[in-house]
Amino acid sequence: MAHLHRIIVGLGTTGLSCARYLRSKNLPFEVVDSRLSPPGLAQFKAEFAEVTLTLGEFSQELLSDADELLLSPGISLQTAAIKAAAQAGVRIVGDIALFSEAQDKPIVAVTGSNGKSTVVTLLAMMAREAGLSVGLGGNLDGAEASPALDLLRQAPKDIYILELSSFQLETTPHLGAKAAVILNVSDDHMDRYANKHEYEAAKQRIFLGAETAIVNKDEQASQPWINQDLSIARFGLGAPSKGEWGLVQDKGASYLAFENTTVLATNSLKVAGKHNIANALAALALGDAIGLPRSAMLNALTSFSGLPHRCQWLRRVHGVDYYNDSKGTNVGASIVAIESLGELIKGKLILIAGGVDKGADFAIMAPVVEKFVKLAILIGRDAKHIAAAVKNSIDVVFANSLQEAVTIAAQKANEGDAVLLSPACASFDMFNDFTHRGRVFTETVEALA
Ligand code: UMA
Ligand code: ADP
Repeated sequence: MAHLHRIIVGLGTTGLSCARYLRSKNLPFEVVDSRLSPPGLAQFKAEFAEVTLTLGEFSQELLSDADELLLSPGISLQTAAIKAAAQAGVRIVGDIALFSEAQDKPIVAVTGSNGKSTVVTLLAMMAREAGLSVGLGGNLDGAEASPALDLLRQAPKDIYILELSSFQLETTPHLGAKAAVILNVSDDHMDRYANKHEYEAAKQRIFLGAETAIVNKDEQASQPWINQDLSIARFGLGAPSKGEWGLVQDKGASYLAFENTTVLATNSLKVAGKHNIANALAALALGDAIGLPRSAMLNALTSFSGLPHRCQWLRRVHGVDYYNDSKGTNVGASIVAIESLGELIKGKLILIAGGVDKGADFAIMAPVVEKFVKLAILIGRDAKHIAAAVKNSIDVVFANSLQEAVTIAAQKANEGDAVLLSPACASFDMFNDFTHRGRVFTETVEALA
């Protein structure tokens, strides 16, 4: 039988994982990347010396001649050569489509603008505590993370827990998840979508073929649009109704609860903020949907102390706490970080923000900034856009580097204040990625006298 003419488009983490997967199945492929020296190049050449690789501007002719393109998430379906290939009838899918076609174990899928990594990590801890073997990956970054297809190179797992971006969902025709959730939607990636509806529509694809949809009652955008045979389970920060997870208040304390049964005081969680309570409830609802025992879920919840680069406390210097929220890469995430830390501290926040704004509207940050922040120190390409939105209510200064921003913050902070790096922007104007940005911040804070 003749093989399909497959082209992997993009040679980053995803492209490499697709190449390894296709080779493991003895399927032929070639690779293109629009960059002259893509990040996976050296690794690719070492592993796939014989495979045809074309670098530089995409050739419309080459792509339109293929049977199938395996598109990396960083490349838009609107790219001219990709659009032309689609119009020429070429099938365009991504790594997650391949993953779901290749294996039949249950998949739990989590998307949303914020909280994805926290929820999938928590759920994986819960499932492992319950004795299941877990494959954890997808969009998730970090030490334990793996692109989805690389998980299939390990021994088969009982369950796969995937963090999925809207980009990955756009190229997944049918996921067939056992349980799926859109945690929330706030503005992000507006440089890739024509409007918010288009961004939400991409996220809605997570429910295609799903068994159970987990719905966040506090987020309109969490509700499935599709009208299929889908069982629904709900959670929210209010009091739970029948079949729901929520919060119950009793004698001045707040408890995570299923229906009217309280299961854990919220002050037993090691992570702070309402958003982390929402994340815990989401993980509990997902855990229920895949039949995890409650005791295992609670053990995991009480031991989880949060992920690095997410509102991570670093140090106290001269009575000033320093927090690294480098993963605050959009406005919604930074609002949540400012609110939850602002409520926690005695003094005021000094906010370090800025970078690449991805077309965001910073005006919605102004009220929370005005309430909790005394000074914004702005860095990066789109610093001026943030300044325009907040300069009427608080002091603003610009810094040329993150190190300089930390120096200014240390000079201006009084005892009881806190310094928060929560950029509300992507990092790639000054750093490789948000982990690099978080590391530079951490090292600079550690070096403060
Ligand atoms: N690019 C080109 N030309 C190409 C291919 C890529 O210019 O031919 C550029 C893209 O425009 C983009 C960058 O290269 O700016 C990276 O794109 P990629 O598709 O090569 O990325 P990968 O290395 O494969 O990493 C992707 C996810 N990155 C993106 O979606 C941008 C990683 O999520 C994910 O961990 C990895 O797949 C494995 O699944 C990172 C991310 O930032 C953490 N995700 C975004 C987010 O969370 O907001 C969606
Ligand atoms: P994601 O993987 O979706 O980027 P993370 O779990 O890594 O989400 O959290 C990134 C940042 O988003 C956190 O540092 C925090 O500022 C914010 N955040 C986390 N959970 C939520 C939530 N449920 N709602 C809103 N913001 C959140």
